[in-house]
Amino acid sequence: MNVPLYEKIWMWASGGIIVAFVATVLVTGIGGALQPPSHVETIDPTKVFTDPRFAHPGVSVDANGATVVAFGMMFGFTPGEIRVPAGKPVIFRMTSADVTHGFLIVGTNANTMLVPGYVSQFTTVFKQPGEYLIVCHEYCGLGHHLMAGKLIVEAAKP
Ligand SMILES: [Cu+2]
Repeated sequence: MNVPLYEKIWMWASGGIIVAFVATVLVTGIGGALQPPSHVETIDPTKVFTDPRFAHPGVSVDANGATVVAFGMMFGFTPGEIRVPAGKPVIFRMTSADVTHGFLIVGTNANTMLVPGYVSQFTTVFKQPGEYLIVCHEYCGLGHHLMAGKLIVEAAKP
């Protein structure tokens, strides 16, 4: 079979693009530990404040790491300042009390959507102590650009 040169080039280029896309998914998923949120857990968004899972937002720290319970709401995160230990697994459990918000800790792989009606959960480790900016990256209304928080990663105490 005689395949013209240009057709060969396009076939190889198409194959190369497919390989690049699959490699991107594998590198970010396995290498960068970026995964879509698991745990399909539902919640009534009108009852976030009284639901026992979110009635006391905050951070609880134990020997194994920390658990952050937080929610997003126009136009802020509760709690607005989160303190976690460095180098230990931190479990984030979050939801939204109104519309869809985003939760991104800039410079880390912590990134999820806060969808009303659902609980988003993920675990990550912050290796570098310091202050990180938390932003909402899903347009949620007129005050969207003001929706920010702070994460403080504290070095392990000697
Ligand atoms: Cu928002």
